[in-house]
Amino acid sequence: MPVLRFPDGFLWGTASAAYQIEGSPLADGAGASIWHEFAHRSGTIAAGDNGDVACDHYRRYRQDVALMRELGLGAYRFSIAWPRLFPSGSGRVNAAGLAFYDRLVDALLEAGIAPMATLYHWDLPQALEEQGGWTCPDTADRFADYADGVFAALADRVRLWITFNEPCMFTWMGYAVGAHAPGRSEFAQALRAAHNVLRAHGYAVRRFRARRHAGTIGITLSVQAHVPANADDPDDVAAAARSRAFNNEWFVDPIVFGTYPAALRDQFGDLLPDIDEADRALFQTPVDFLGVNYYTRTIVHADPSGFFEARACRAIGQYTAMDWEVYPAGLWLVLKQFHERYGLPLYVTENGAGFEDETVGPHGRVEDVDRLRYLQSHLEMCHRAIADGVDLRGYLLWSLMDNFEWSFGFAKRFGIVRCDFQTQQRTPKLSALWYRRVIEENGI
Ligand code: GCO
Repeated sequence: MPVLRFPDGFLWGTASAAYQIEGSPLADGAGASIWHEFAHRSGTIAAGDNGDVACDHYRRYRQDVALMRELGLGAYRFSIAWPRLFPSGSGRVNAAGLAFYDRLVDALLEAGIAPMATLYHWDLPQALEEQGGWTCPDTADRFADYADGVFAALADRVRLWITFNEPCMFTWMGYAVGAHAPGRSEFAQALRAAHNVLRAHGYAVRRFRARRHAGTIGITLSVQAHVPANADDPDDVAAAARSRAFNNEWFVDPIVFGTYPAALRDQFGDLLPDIDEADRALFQTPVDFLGVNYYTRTIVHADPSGFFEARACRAIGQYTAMDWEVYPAGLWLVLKQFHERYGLPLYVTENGAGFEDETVGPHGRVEDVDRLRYLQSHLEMCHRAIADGVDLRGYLLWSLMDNFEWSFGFAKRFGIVRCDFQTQQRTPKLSALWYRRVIEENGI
């Protein structure tokens, strides 16, 4: 019997994303995405990896759904690749591309698994990028048309919708830093891109509401716990708050309050687009929940020369293969912060750990004890947050299987199921067997 039981109906699942697992990026009439283009540029991805095959999920999805069923998943969070449905970003729906998701949804439902669909997990049609991408206001309108097309085809069976995955990550890394697709380093343009993403989010939610679809819709944020290096130093405390505003609150404040966090206006000045009355109403189109992707914390020092007058520093602790500190209490902290600041139902839409997975047991199974301990300790914090009154409705573990970890390629493994990228063999790790038990018992 579990000591820490979760509420009846708590949703247990795993999360993934189209470009990271599907492969076959141009199959059946699909258009290129910015990640297909970016990954095929020399020097962008470790070891020259790309998503041409990945986990071959586009062809092996039935096998993967059967695996999910064996693990007893209650939900499966996946993303829909816009360029499969609209190869050039708009126009007529590519029926063959849509058919894949239609079949996937039916297979999930037949297996008793609730689909949770993310409309955008970073794979913008390359054709739209060539017209300006997210820095072009029209892209928000194209997104709304894409979302409408998806709702029309799948909203009769999909009841959980996420408009965007981690808008801060893909706008900042893609348009300011350049380390993600489309690989642009145009600071001010990143702020414009973010503004257009917020408009796109509002348009999609309005289309969803207008069609009176059953189900719920929200947005997923990359969220870190920002902890002052010295909690007794008001400068460190203020620096942590500024870092939190940029990383966690940039996109949610406009959706909930209709304003950007003050720290962004202070940092970016007039480069930050104004939110006029029309935008404010659009951004604030009500959502039903927020998705929280949590992996680690950031310890923050005040530093006048740093970005947002802050500097991150390291702690003594355990680090994953991504060099991210294992800090479970941070999940409890951010769930509490989001609950108290926004007052919306929450899902943990990603949580997990990349480890080297070197230990293989006598039966050939990866004995990923580090990952199991990571997951267990973070679930303990989810349970504590619920006990503290947080309306946490589910946990989607990142990830079902090892997959394409963006600029790291296939070198970083997050799966509870090992994927052999040469043979495409799936082998449940120790953590998968453990997670199956957690789901069976609805607790740890
Ligand atoms: C992200 C993405 C996932 C990553 C995962 C591990 O948060 O960056 O949503 O696609 O693969 O978070 O880094």
